[in-house]
Amino acid sequence: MKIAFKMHLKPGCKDEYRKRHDALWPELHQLLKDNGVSDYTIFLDEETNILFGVQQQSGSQSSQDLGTLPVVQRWWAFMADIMETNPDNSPVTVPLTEVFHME
Ligand code: RM4
Repeated sequence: MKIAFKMHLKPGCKDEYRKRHDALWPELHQLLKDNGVSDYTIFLDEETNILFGVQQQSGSQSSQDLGTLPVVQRWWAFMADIMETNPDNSPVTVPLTEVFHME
């Protein structure tokens, strides 16, 4: 199923955010796929610095539910300086509600 969520980028960090994601760690990419996450895109609302993640989830977990895995914990710590995070470095994540879908 397709799921979406929002996160928050710190102001002025768009280029750095994109740069880091262009160089997404291969082990994180593989781990996301292994856990059923695919077709994953993140958009930025430059007006509000809100990040909108959308992804296909074939299992019971989204990318945001994988925080027990060390690679994800390392990635979240790596990204924490440019994102709004919880005390455990996980990005503050708000699930979004699907209100329309068209094939
Ligand atoms: C995001 C955030 C998400 C992660 C993606 C790859 O900035 O850290 O949790 O799934 O990167």
